[in-house]
Amino acid sequence: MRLLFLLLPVLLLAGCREEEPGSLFPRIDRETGEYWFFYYDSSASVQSVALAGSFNGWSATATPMKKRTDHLWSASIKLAPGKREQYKVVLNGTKWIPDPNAPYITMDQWRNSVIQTIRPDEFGLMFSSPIADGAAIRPEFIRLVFNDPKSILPAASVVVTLNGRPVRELTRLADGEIRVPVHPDLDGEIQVEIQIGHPNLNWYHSFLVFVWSKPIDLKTPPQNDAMVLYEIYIRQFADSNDDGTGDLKGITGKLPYLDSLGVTGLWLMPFNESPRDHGYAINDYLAIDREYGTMEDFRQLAMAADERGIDLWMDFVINHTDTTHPWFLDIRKKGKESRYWTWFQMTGDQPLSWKYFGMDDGMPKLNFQNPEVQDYFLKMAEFWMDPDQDGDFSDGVDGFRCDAAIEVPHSYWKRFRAHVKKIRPDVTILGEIWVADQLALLPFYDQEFDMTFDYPLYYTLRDAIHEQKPDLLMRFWQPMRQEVLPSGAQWVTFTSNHDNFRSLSLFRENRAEWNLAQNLLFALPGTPMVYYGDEAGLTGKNPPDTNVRQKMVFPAPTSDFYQTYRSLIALRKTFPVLAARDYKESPTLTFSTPEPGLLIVHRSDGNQKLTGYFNLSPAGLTFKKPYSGKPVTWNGTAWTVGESRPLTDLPAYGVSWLIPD
Ligand SMILES: [Ca+2]
Ligand SMILES: [Ca+2]
Ligand SMILES: [Ca+2]
Ligand SMILES: [Ca+2]
Repeated sequence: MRLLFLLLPVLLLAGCREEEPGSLFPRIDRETGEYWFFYYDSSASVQSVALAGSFNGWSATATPMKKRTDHLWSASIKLAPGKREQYKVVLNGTKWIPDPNAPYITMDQWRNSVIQTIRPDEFGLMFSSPIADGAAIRPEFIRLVFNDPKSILPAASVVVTLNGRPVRELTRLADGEIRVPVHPDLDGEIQVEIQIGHPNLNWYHSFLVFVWSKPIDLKTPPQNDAMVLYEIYIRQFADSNDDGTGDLKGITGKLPYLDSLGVTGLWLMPFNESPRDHGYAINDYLAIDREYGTMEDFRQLAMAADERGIDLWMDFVINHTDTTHPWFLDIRKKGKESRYWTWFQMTGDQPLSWKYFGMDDGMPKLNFQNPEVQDYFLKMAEFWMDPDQDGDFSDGVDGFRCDAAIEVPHSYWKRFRAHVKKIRPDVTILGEIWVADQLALLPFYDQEFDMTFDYPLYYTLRDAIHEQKPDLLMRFWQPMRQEVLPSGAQWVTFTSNHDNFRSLSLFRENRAEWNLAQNLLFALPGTPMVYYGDEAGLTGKNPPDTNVRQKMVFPAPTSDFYQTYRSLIALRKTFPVLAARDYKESPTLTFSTPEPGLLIVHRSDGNQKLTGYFNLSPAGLTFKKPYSGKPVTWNGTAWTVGESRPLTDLPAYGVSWLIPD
């Protein structure tokens, strides 16, 4: 038995295809009680692999994985039974990724891999696919693999229900594996329940998976495709009355500046009453923070923006409040007797305890199982779409940027969408879904959000440039992006925001590298976003330090950071093909990487063609074979098209745009 187990990685590898890691889920060695972890990666750049998790204090070095073959790593570690351990795989000491074969994944922004440990002699579920809380497209079956040391399964009764319906025709394989067919009519969130009966064992387990069998028919506001979004931290942006705090009137005064930059959408960080600087803990959802101005200031800003064709999106922070919210103060006073007791996720009354957001107990989580809470925020959304309730939306918000959307139940977002779209069909619903893998975005497009922030692209773009690997971007898009998201889906692309490095710092304060990243971002489908101050070349790392959320410095129109954004925004207006939707049914985007370091992005929609040439390497490139086309160049105010000529080289991190011959 032991010998066989040691051979396991070798046997597994024999079954591995290049693209398919096989069954490398963590499993227990019944002889030693140690857990074995495996990681498969065919990329040559992976020099070292380690496990970091709750079992080793999240150390990236404590549990190195041993290279067993060219592409397969493994590690064994003793874990106490009966615990839920979270972990990640660390590549080359710096890149943290979820274990693609973990049995569970957390639904928070960390997307940690999870393993529920058992004793080696105990019956339990080792692995399921799709993984619990994960998402999958058109799976034929759900795989369940059990640890079955006493061979209970062959003689046991097994009942599996999907959304409460028992499934017939379970396939029982050797080695404790059961396959549950997924009927094509099953769609969306599925509750999997497993009941195992045997004279020596009564075992029950349930989990959620998200599966998509049918295409999602998602209708989204068309104006978002050509939009360029701009994120504003109101406190730091523009101060109209010189009291030291940025305000709404300040933004109104800067609309001409934003207009000449070319942006057509504004995401305002929270403006509701809050005792916190950042505003992400609200104590009055129907008021403007007094530091930022008045309701009239808000309406004036909305109407002035509307006249310029600039959409206004509000930060919709409904997952949690601040502990100074009157609802929570009422609980502090009356305890369980408070009518708001069930509005929050209270966990005890002596002493008072509650579930909260992140690591901040000053941000108590609201209870969206409570219909009163649900209704309150439908009303609140109604209010901000049209503050004077006269049926004219020009004085209200055009969209909601939904904070921590991953923590609010899917069922609520579906109800929210149905409600606000009935009132205003072209209102935009944007979700902050902070995940690294794009499959995890899919559940949020099932009649919930029009758009999500493209964190998966953010990470991929960064890695492609840092590691000089154009193929990372190519694989990200084809077939993955085109396959995963429904054809109506929209997304916001970005290289910075108030929670991450400033863009220039992300690209190592190297102007050429930063310029390359912005050009690439604007070459791809999606709604690009500029974080206030990035157009002034501001730097900053490690939010929430003030250096990422510092005072705005308005740049001279001639500054090269400003010119980069102004020209790229103008490029998307001159070449609408760059903003075209790209899906499997109607592809507008093709990539190629004919030589190391070079990425060619070709956009074409039947009306227009534009090709971008990007040098992802820190050295100049002279092409083996020149590319021919009409050069498209920025003269400081407009894009001009020159006579056809060959493109023979690019400087370090250089970019060229051509209309191909
Ligand atoms: Ca002020
Ligand atoms: Ca305040
Ligand atoms: Ca508007
Ligand atoms: Ca109105």
